[in-house]
Parts: sequence; structure tokens; C-alpha cells
Amino acid sequence: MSTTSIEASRIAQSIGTALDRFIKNNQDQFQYATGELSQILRDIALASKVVNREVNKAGLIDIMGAAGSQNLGGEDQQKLDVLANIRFARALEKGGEICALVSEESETFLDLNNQGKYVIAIDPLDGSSNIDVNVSIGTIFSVYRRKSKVGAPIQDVDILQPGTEQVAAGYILYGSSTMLVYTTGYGVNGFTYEPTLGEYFLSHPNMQIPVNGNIYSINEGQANTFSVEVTEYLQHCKDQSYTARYIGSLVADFHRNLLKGGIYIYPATSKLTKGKLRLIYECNALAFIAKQAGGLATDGVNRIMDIQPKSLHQRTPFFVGSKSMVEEAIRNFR
Ligand code: FDP
Repeated sequence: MSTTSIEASRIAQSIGTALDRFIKNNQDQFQYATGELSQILRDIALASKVVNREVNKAGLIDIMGAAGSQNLGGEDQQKLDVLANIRFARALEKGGEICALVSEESETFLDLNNQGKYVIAIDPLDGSSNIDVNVSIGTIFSVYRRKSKVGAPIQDVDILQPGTEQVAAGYILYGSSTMLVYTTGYGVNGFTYEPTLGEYFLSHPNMQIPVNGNIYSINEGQANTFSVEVTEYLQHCKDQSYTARYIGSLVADFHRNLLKGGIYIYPATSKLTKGKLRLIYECNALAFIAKQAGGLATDGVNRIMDIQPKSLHQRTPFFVGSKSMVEEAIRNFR
């Protein structure tokens, strides 16, 4: 190809829809279309760009490794976890749209004492045990409307809302490319980050998870601690010659299965009788996205989004992914 035709083809190539434009174009779909939710999504996108920058240079500067403190689960807090928590909190607190923040990294919720109408639940950096080894990690977020009166102190009804009350949810995947995937209840759309322009562009419009798939994702190293039902299902996966894929980074495992069709399972085990994953800031968001993409998420018996949370850091068994696969996996549970 000559230089002029390369130039011509570059000019002919459209740069696509930027996230900002997309949010603006779709703002009217939202029943409280005052622009506040749009601003929250923009703030999350901005913070994710900062975190993405830090994640990308993690190997270059002294930012990898444990920060010396532990989070609630007793896991070492990695430096990047701490940094991501600060970045998202700062970006979200500034605008005044958010009245409370729930984060994996904080024991209690943060009452911002303002006129904000929204509550955010966030896992700022999920899959953090993968940071040191250059494997994909992610951010997960859920957005709720506050239930109590604006101006009053934040109450449990604002924080402990079931997933059905989410008005938006999404994740950012810091992978071979960085993606932001979100829903406001009108389908799921994915945006890929273009680092030279510093913008997310719509790359995966109206994402749908295949109804069936052949990928199963579970930490089989824990197999001796699984229930009979889960063990039987895993045998079924092998009998069907399904493919085992487990990154150990929830967002990355979920995202792959969303695109290709599959099931992610973190079950209750004899050691973790309620499972490992957190209902409020991990499972609900992914359950909302799965549902909007035509998939399913349950704890084996109840739909994840129907579960009434009783505490901030509540854990739940989690089966999520292609509808037929999840239905098959939980067939013997009731
Ligand atoms: P991590 O502990 O590394 O933060 O959210 C918890 C999580 O990661 C998920 O991202 C991941 O899917 C899961 O735990 C992995 O747990 P196991 O090591 O027990 O498989």
C-alpha cells in the first residue's frame, strides 16, 4: 500500500463513539434523567484512567507489593488496592452526587454528609493477588438511589439494598486492553480504552452472553471442599469435554465468559461455608450485567439480585454466566 493510500484509509476510518457522547446520547433512558448518574459514570471512567495508568506502570516503580496493612478479610492490602480506593473515592466524592460509599477496602461505609442521591458500592481493585504477576485485574461498581431522605444521616436501608435496586453497574478490566463495561438497565455496552487519545470508545455495543457455552471457571484446587452437587456438575463438565479456564481474577473470568459463553462458579465450600465473594460490591454488579446480557446469576437457590443483604461485607456462593449452563449447574440444588 502506498503512503497516500495508507493515509486515506486512516482518514476513512471512523474513530467511533466516545463514552462521553454515548452517555449523553442515552441519558434520557434513565428515569431520573437529571444528569447526575451520567456524571457518576464519567467520574468512574476518569478514576479508572488514573488507576489504569498506575496498573500499567506497576512494574516500573515501587508500587507493587503489599502496603503493610490488611483489609477486612485479613488479606494483605496491595499498594495498588489502596491507591485505587483513594482514586475512586476522590473522584466520586467531589461531585456531590454520591451521599455514601461502600468499598471492599473499608470496614464501614462512608457517609459524605451531603445532598447526594446516590450510593456507590465498589471493589476498587479486584483480583489483587494477581497484581504482582502481571495478570488482568478489575474494578467492580454498583450504583443505587438512596432510600432515606436527603439531608438525614445514611441508614442501613440506603446501604443494604438488594441488587434489584441497582440503577447502574459495571466493571473495568485492566487487561491486554482496558475496557469499561456497564449497564443502566438498557442492555450492556463495552468500551475499549484508547490510551493515545485518553478516551474510551464503544467497541462492544449491546453485549449478549451466549445462552450456552463450553467454558467452566472454578478453582478446582479446592475440589475436596465442594458439595456433592458441585462435584457432580464438574464431572458433567468433564464428560461433556468442556474447557476449564480460571484466571482467579473475577472480572477477567466473568468478561471472558460473557464474550465466549461459559459459567463462573465460586461455591460454598467446607471451609468457606458462605463462599468467598462479596454480595454487595462484587456479585450484584456482575449479576445485573449478566441479566442484562441474557445470562443468569444465582447462589444455587436464589437469584443473586433478590438476596436481601444483612451486612456490608456479606459473602455469597456465586454461579454466573450463560443461562443454560447456570440452570444446569444448579438443577440439583433445591
Ligand atoms: P482476590 O482474592 O485475588 O482479590 O474477589 C476475590 C478474588 O480475588 C476474585 O477476583 C477471584 O475470582 C477469587 O478471589 C479467587 O479466589 P481463589 O484464589 O480462592 O480462587
